[in-house]
Amino acid sequence: MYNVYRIREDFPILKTTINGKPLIYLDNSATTQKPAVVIDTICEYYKQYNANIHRSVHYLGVKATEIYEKVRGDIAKFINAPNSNCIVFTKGATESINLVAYGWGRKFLKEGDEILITLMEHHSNIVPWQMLSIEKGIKIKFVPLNDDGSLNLTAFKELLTERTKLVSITHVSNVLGIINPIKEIIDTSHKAGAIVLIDGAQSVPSIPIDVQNLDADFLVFSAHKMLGPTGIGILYGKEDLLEEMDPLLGGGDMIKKVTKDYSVWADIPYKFEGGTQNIAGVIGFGKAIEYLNNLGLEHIYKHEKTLVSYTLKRLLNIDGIKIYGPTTENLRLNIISFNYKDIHPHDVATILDREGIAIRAGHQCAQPLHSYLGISASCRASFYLYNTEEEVDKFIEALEKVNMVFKNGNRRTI
Ligand code: 7TS
Repeated sequence: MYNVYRIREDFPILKTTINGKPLIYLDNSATTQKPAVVIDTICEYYKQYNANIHRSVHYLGVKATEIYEKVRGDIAKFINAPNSNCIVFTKGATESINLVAYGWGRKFLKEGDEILITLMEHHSNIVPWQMLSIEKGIKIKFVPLNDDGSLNLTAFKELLTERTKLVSITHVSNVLGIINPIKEIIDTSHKAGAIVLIDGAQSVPSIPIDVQNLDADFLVFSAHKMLGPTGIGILYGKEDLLEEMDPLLGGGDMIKKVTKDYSVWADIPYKFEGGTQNIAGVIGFGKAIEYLNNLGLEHIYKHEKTLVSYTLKRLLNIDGIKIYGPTTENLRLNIISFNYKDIHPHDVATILDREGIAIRAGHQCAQPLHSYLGISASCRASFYLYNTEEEVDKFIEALEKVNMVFKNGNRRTI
C-alpha cells in the first residue's frame, strides 16, 4: 500500500517552513529532495570508511571500493543492463551526453553526417551537439512537434536518412511532461542505421526502464533527480560502443599502463573514470536506488499520474491558465508547464514562494521549445513521490492569490 504520508516522514526537508508556511516543493524536475537514509549514508562514508577507491589494500580503501562497485551493479540491475561494465559514473546527464559527443561523436562522425534531435530537448541535449558540429561540420536536425506538443513522428521518419548517424532524444520532456514513444523511435532509427541516445534525466526517476528490451544504445540520467546527491550521474552504453569510444579525461585510475611515450587505457567502464571520483555521491546514489526499489517504481509512477491528473483538472478550471502540452494525463508524466493570463512567470513564482510553494519559472533550459511556443518563459510545477493532493489544493489556492494581486494591472509581459 503506497502511503504518501508515511513516505513524507523520511524526508527531513519536508518539515521545513518557508515564510512561515509549510514547504510545498513542486520543483522536482530541477532536483528532488533527499530521504534521511541517503543523507545518513553519505555521512557514514565520511565518518566511518572515507578512503580513495581502486588503489589501497587497507581496510577502508577495500570497503569503499566494494561499496562503490556494488552500486554500479545495483544501477545495472535498476535499468536491466546486461552487466555493470556498461555503467559509467559521470557528473550527471549533461556530462554523460558530452562524453558521448566527444568520446564517440568526435571519433566517428564526419562532415555531412547528421544528428537528429527534437524541438523539446533540454539544452544539455542541444549544446554539446552544436559544439561538436562546429568542430566536425556535422548537421543537426530538429524533429518538429504536433499542435498538442507531442513529437511529430511522420516528420521524424522523413528526417531520418542514411546520413543520420545518431538520434538523441529525451524520453520525457522537462517542460511538457510528454512521454515520447522511445521503443518505436529506437526501432525506426536502427532500421535506418542510426544509433540512439535516450536522455532519461526526467524518466528514469519514475518509469521502469529496461535498456535491453528497448535496445537503447546509450541512456543518460542524473542521481539528483531521483533522491540521490548532486554531482553524480550515469552513462549506460552498449559494451561494443563503449569499447570503441575514446575517454574524455586522461589521468589516474583510467589506465592499464603509462610509459613516457604512450599509455594504455583501462578496460570499460574504468577508462572513462579518470581521477578521483565522487565516491560519496556514488554511495549515496546506491542508497537512493535501494529506497526507490523498496517503494517500487511502478507505484511511484502511478502516484505521479494520479497527482498530475488531479492538478490538470483543477488548473483547467481556472480562467486564464494556458497549459503547454497535452491536457490528457495519459500522454504526460509528472510535469505541468503553464502561464497565467499575462502575468510574468517570475511574478507568479515569487507570490507562490510567499506561500511556501516552490515552482520553477523561466525558460526551463529549453529555449528552442519556448521560442516554438511563442513565449520566453513559463511556470512549471513538477511532482515526485512525496507530493500530495492537499499540496496541489494549496498551490491552486495560491494561484488565486496571484490573480488577486495582479487584478488591477501591474503586469510585466511574458
Ligand atoms: N536532460 C533533461 C531532460 C533534463 O531535464 C535535465 C535537467 C538534463 C538533461 C540535465 O541534467 P543535469 O543533472 O546534468 O543538470 N533539467 C533541469 C530542469 O528541468 N530544471 O533544472 C534542471
